[in-house]
Amino acid sequence: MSEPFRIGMIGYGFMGRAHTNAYKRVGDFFSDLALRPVLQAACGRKADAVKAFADGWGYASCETDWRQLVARDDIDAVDICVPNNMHKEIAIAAAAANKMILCEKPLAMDVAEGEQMCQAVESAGVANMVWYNYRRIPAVTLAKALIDEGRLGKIFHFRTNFLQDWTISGEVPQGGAGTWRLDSSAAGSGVTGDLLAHCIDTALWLNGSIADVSAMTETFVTERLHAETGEVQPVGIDDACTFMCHFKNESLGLFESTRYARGHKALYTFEINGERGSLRWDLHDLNRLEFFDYTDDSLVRGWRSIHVTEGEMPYMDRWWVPGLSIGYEHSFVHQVADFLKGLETGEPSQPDFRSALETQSVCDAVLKSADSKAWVSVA
Ligand code: SOE
Repeated sequence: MSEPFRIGMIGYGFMGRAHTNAYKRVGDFFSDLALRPVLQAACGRKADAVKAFADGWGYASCETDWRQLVARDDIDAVDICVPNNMHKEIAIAAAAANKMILCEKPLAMDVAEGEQMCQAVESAGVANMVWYNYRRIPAVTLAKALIDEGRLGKIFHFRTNFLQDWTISGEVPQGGAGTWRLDSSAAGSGVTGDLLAHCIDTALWLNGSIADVSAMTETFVTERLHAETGEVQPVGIDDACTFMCHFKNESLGLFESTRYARGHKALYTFEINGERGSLRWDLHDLNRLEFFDYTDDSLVRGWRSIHVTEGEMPYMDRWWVPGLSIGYEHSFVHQVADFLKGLETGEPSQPDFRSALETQSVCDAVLKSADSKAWVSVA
């Protein structure tokens, strides 16, 4: 019989729904876990909207002030799903209240804030995690296993993109629900913290630490109406960012992200080239991992497309039968399952705050490099 794991969800936008779906599903598909999430309370500033979310998704109660939620005795873990500029204050208060914390990415606005968050959870001794969900797509997890087995040999190149096109129009406002990602005071940065952070997290996991970066950013629309102030204001975010880097294992990295790639909605891809083989993956076809194995017999050597649905593949024994695909939302279910398993085993699931701070350090170095037009070492 599993024990309840009582969730206090702060925020109810796109990510609030993605995480809530994971809490609802995980106990059914990972029924061996000792803990089972209970949707205890949802929190948001607008009473009507948060009530509608709570009723619709099955939360037992509502709060309109996150401080009240954090102070409640009947909450075990706080999930932070609000804009980035609120992560630090909530996380520090939640840690002081002895709550476990699951925080949406990126960890913070910058490294200085992230470091304070790390210190808060570490001195309180509370379990913590950052939602870099793409690690838990089975094809990406399989890529990690193949690399760790040495199947690529020495790695030479890591190439990755995250391309979107939803902010090309100057009519899209900044600030407010849905468009806070365009407001630098709420988001900290643009595509660097929002999209490249995913690419960086995956790259650090698959290929190790980054030593230094050389970046360029561009802001194509320089003024936008602010949805909260009602005024046209300068845009402070990066609309596009490209950087190259040296990994500490001596391989070279090439990262590109933009919200101005007309035709692309969420084209997240990576390709890794090693001495013995290469791997590539594409979010639009997320169940497939492409693998080129140079050790194959030369008569049949070539790119193979692995449909990652067999039961022995990562996480897939939990779902359907071989050949049947899973989707984006399953990556969040896997992340909750790993977090709960980590609580059972005492082996914290990753990325925790400290690990996600490394991604933040790369983001800060990228922005500094773009600003100074110089190579910057990652702190
Ligand atoms: C932005 O459009 C966004 O929703 C990011 O915030 C998510 O982290 C990414 O996974 C998809 O795109």
